Amino acid sequence: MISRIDLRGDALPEGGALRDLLPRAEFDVEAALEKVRPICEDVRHRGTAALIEYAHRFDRVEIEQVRVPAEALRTALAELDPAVRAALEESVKRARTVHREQRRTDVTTKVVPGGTVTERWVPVERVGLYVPGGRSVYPSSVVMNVVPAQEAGVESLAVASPPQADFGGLPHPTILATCALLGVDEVYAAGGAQAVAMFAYGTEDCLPVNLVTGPGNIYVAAAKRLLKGRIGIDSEAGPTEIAILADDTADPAHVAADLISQAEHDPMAAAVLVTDSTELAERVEKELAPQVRATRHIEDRIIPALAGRQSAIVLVDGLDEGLKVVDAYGAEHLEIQTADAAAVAARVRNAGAIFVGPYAPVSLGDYCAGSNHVLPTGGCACHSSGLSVQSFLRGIHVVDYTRDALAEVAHHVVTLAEAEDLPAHGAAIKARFDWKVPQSK
Ligand code: HSO
Ligand code: ZN
Repeated sequence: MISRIDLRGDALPEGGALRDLLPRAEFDVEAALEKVRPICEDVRHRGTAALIEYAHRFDRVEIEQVRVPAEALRTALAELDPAVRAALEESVKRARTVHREQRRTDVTTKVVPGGTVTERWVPVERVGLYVPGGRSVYPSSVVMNVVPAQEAGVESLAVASPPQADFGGLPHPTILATCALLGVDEVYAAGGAQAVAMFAYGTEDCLPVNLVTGPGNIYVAAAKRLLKGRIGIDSEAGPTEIAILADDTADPAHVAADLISQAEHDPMAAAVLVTDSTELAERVEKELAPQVRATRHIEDRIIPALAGRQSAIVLVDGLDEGLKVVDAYGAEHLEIQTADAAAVAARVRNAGAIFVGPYAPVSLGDYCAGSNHVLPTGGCACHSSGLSVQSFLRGIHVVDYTRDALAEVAHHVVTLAEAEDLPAHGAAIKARFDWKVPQSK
């Protein structure tokens, strides 16, 4: 059900060459760009009318309005299963506890007497959160996007999620209920690239936003790439990934369960086990079949995900090699199931989130650890972070110098300006000190 890659024996290649030996899903955002370009242009010019047409074409549902009425949000919350509500409340509570601590304080540095630079942290004014529908209705993702935005102090928050034919053209009721639970009252029934365009350009109903966050399919990712610049984006989330670094102390039943847990998301999802124990590899392989048989989403997601070329059991000579492999891979989620797991985890450099030891499975992080589950995929963990309060803040440098402080450094500024052939830069300094401005030649 899952292939093996044997990297034992020879020394591992470095960096990019090692990455090329590792499995990874194809996620060709580039190819989707041409498809989404006309859709985004159409929303830009025709606004709500275009969104209503795309609901018909892509979501196969007739809608009359895109903005979800307040009444529908209230009803959804009132009708939410009490056990789900209690679980969501716990998830929100823990996420708030963690994200609140991430808030930044302004830092003022006295560079010289009379000269200071302050880094002032200011929340983004207006944010659009995209919440997928269809196969993946994840109220937990609403929590993971909304909580850090709120803790950052974002004042204006709108959510978009595809209209669902089964629910009268509204987004899924659990999504609506979660928005209501979190105090988000601006919700739109819009999905795919068209929802991102609505946020970027604004429509009759929806004011344009500054930043769009949230996962989505390849068209959502393409629209984010296309409109980036006009809007900020979090990341272009690709199919989910789990990597597990394990030795012979790991429980094969747990390892198999965790691999399957993320394979359950998507036929393109990646599950990668890196181990120096052939015995563990064999026992995990044996565990997979019965565990897969015992769950749902078998044929449509789990088997294609595990059997796909994006998933594998990677055999290595030892833990050091295993660490090299997981660093080269840069997994969205990395579990460490080894002896002395915390010490091993401390040596990892590239991962979206690290789950340490036998009692921190990815599923915990997906819902109730307090950590964020919107994480970099596709190897982007080597340069990007998951969603946090920081994602919703900008650091503004505030420069405050007195006359004396400027005078002290003025000659250096003028020299550097001359060296860059930018005499007007120097002149802006000289003008303040009755310095002679250079004459034009
Ligand atoms: N593992 C997914 C998030 C998720 N899991 C939502 C369950 N619901 C990507 O981090
Ligand atoms: Zn998950």
